[in-house]
Parts: sequence; C-alpha cells; structure tokens
Amino acid sequence: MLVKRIYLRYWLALLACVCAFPSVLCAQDALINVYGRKHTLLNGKWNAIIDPYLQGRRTGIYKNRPLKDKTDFKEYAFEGGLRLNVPSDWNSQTPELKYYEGSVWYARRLEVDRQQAERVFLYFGAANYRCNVYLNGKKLGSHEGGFTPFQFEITDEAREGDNFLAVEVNNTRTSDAIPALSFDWWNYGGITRDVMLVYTPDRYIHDYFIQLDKFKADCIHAWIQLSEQAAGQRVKVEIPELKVSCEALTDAFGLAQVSFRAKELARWSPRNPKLYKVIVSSETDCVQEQIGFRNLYVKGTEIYLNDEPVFFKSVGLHEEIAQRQGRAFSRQDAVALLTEAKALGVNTVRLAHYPQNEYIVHLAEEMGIMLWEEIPLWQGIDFENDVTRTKAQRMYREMILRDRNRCALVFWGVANETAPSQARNAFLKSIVDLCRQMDSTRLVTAAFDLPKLNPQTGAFEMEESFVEELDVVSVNKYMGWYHHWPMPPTQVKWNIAPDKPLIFSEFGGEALYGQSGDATVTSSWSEEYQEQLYKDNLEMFSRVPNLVGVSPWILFDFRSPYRFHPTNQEGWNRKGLVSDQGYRKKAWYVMKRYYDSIR
Ligand code: GCB
Repeated sequence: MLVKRIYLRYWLALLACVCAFPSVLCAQDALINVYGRKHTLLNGKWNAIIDPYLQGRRTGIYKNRPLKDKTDFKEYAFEGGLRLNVPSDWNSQTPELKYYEGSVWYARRLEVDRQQAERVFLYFGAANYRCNVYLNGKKLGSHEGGFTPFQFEITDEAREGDNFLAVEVNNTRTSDAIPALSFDWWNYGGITRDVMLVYTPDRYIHDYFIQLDKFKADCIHAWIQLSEQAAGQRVKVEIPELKVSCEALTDAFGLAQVSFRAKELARWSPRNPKLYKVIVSSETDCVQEQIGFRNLYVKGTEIYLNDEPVFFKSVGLHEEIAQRQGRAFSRQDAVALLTEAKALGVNTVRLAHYPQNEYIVHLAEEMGIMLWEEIPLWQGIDFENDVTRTKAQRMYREMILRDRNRCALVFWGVANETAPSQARNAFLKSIVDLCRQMDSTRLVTAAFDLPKLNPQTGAFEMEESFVEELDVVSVNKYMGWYHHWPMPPTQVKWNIAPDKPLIFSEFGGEALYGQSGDATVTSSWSEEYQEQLYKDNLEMFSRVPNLVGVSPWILFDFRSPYRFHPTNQEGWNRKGLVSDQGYRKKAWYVMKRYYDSIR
C-alpha cells in the first residue's frame, strides 16, 4: 500500500511535467529538509532588469555574453543597474515596481565549490509566479506556482568557481493560473523565499515520512526513499532522546520502511509542543531535524488530538508584514507574525491562502500552533481546464512533500469559496485523493461560502454534495458584514453537515483603527461596529451543534487592490483584528476573551 503510494507520486510527478510544460524543462521536486543539509544561501542583492515587453528572452540577456570586438555592443547590462534583495518581493523595494505585473530578470555570479560534495542542487523556496532559470546561458528549466519550493540539479552544468545565474520571474495574472485573475491580496512578484546551493553525496536520502500511527500513542511509522533504485542499502532512523534506533534494508526501488515503538514518547500538542531530534541515515548520507509526534482523527462530529477532543482556536494570516508593505520571508518576520497570533490566545493558524514560508511553519510547530495549509484554489479557478488541474496537483504535491513531516500541520485545505459544478467536483476530488494518497495522517477540509437561510426551517443550510469527500467541513460566513442578520444572533440556527465536524473558517468585518462610530452602523467602519459584530458572531457560535473551531478573518489588516474606499481602505482590507501599524482594535479584545475562556 505504502509502496503503491510512492509510485503514484512519481507517476504524478512525471505526468505533471509532461502535461503542464510540453516543450520546456521542468523544475524537480525539492529535496526534503534542505535546511538540514550542507548548503550555501544565495540571499542578498541581485542585479535586476525590468522587462515589461518580454524582450529579455528574445535578446538572450540570460547569456550575458561578452563583447566580441571593438564594433560589438549590447543594449543591456546587469551591472550598474537595479539591485533587488533576494528573498523579497520586488513591489516593496522600489516605487516603480509597486503595482508591477510582468517580468523581471534577476542575475548574479555564482561560486560553486565542486569539492563540497558529489552533487549540487540549485534550490528556490518560492518565486511568484512563473520563472525560467538559466545557468551559464543554458536553460535549466521552468517552474509555475508562487508558493512552493523547487530545484534543479546542476551537478553537470555548474563549473568549478565562477558561474552566471539568470532567473526570469513573471507575476502576470492569467485565467489558467492558481490563483487565477483576481484575488483579495497583493500580487507580490519576485524571488520571495530563500535561494540556496544544496550539496549531497552521489546517493542521497531523497525523501522520508516519519509519523506517529494515526491512533496509537507510541507507534512510529517511517519510510525512507533513496535517490537511486538501489536494493539492500542499510538505512537507519534514530531518536536519541527516546533511545530508539531502527534499521532496515531498501528494496529494489531504494525504499525502506520501518515501524517501531517509542514507549517514552511525549506527544506534541499546543500545550506541550515537544519536538525530538530525529536522525535519518543511509550508508552514504545523513540528515536530521526536529520532529513532533501526535495522533489526529475524527470521531463523530469531534476532532481528536492525542485522544482528546480539541477546539480549534484559529486566526487567518497572510504572509505579509503590513508595516513594511511586503511579503514576509525571514525567521524574524515569522516571529513577528506568530507572536501576535499567539497573543490572541490561538492554538491554530489558517495559512491563507497559500503555503507560507518554512520559517513560519517551523516556528508554529515550536510555539505549539496547529496549521491549516492550502493552495490558492480561491474563487475564479478554471475548473474545466485540464492544464490548470495538473498545475493544482503539482502544487499540492510540492506543498505536501515539503511539510508532511510537520506535526503542527493538521488540515490540508483543498478549496476556498468555489461554486459547485461537475467539473469542479472532479477537479477537487483529484486533489482530495492526492492529499490522502500522499498523507493519511491529516484531515482534509474545504471552505465554502454557500450557506443560506432556509425560510422553512429557519436555519442556515448548504447545498453542497462535495462535503461527503471531506473529513471536516468549513464555512466562511460574514454575518453582520456581507450578510445582514436575518434575526437576532441569539436566534440564528445552523444545520450544516450535521454528522461532520464544522469550522467557521472565516468571519469578521472591516474597521479602521482609531475610528470611533456607531456600533449599529455598518458604514461607520468603526472599531465599535466591528467589536459588536464579533460579539454577535460569538453569541451565534455558542449554538452551532457540530462546531469544532473558529477562525476570524483576519489577524492583520492586509494590502489588497480589491479595496477602493479612499478614506477607510486605501488599498487595504481592514478586517484585521490588528491594524497595519500593529495596533490592536477593540474586536481583538473580544476575541481574546473568548479564546481565553475556552480550555
Ligand atoms: C473571503 C475570502 C478572503 C477575503 C475575504 C474578504 O471570503 O476567502 O480571501 O479576503 O472574504 O475580506 O472579503
């Protein structure tokens, strides 16, 4: 069964490449645990050329060729021009790029030390949205998708010493992309996450998955996949603190599986975010990282974490530092974001609406914050398009490959606010299947905005057959903002997927920090109105029978070209509980009291 799953993964990888980029080289799946390997960060200032008319490829600027003779000239140069920070979005670095959507070329010299190791990989944490990568004038390949990692092996292409690396990044929105043409957040372009050279031995540990049994408190399952299909290779998993060490031999596909007991194991939870050093080694390679272990399953309408029902005290979070008006990308940024989340009293964060950087995911795990992660299948997706579906599958695969050893991750979100149709159902079903095949230890959910008041029953209900495919059903409902209260909050009834756990994955309303006004007037954009809206929603939640969690939208005000109001919004979505300058609004205290009241 396990082996079948792994083959499916490789098959899908191949299929994704062939279908999505018929005539170009594709990036490879990123190595697991890159930060735990020998690596050199390539972060810093890179040279850049803005290319709105897409002339760089035609003129071959990625070759950066030397002049031939006295009569030769070039109409470009990387030296002496724009310099951009990597990682970072380009929009926040210079005023002329604030609204830019198009191509930017990044370039730099690259020192490669061939003595470091037998194989060398060029790894990108993420580049939004498409990119083409060239080394010494030769194309290494392409990648599409702004929030997941990818790499190229450059063992053969890289020269000892000096090399020239050029990367074209393009963030043009298109109807077949994910997300598609419009979305309610800033379309930050650029190389937005760490770039590094990663060094490995010839036969390296390509992937592994180490998790606690879904139900048993002390039984760990692990599989390790080597880079080569080599049989009879000895691999080992060790957890020194628990004094366990387990060996196995690989099969003909280079895969080894072990299951072992760890009697002294303390399970990870928000109250006790215990992580263990886990060492994975083969005859030729060795990596280590901190891993936590927990059980997670659904029973009836409850979700059990370590055999106890859990209530998800969550909040939505974009990967943005509001004060800087730019993408978050560093450990310091993660500390700033998650410290404020934790202060609200949460035990969960919904990473909206895309996989966020690894610093955030790792720090959440250290801080005891459970995570919901998703690919931006956010409204407006072209579900009829097979190419889009293949892209979605690849993005999910990249996200799950990166994060499935992270115990903090509890939900894979497969869609946000999608309209039912046969095409949508088939598309999403393929994603649900993929999630379950790659990882059976997490719960699959989707956020719907379809609940409507049924005048006959007087309850909010939802016509959505897709809920049958999910472990947990989630709804985004803006009572008191986009939807008027049809009756006092104390009388509102909910009857959605009554036999499954239900999460309110979004609710809230806008308020401008410091603006005082009438708590009954929506258009006052006042803190008082937002505060009352929160009180009313919390009142309503107390009577939702199958409720297992709530996630206000959103922790911080965030930048969005959707928002045109000249005085209250100015390009910001003001639903934050905390303002763009970091000040807590009145509603923050309402939510804080609510979370503190729940054990
Ligand atoms: C939603 C979306 C979220 C938006 C939010 C809003 O339902 O899921 O991405 O930002 O509404 O503020 O309208």
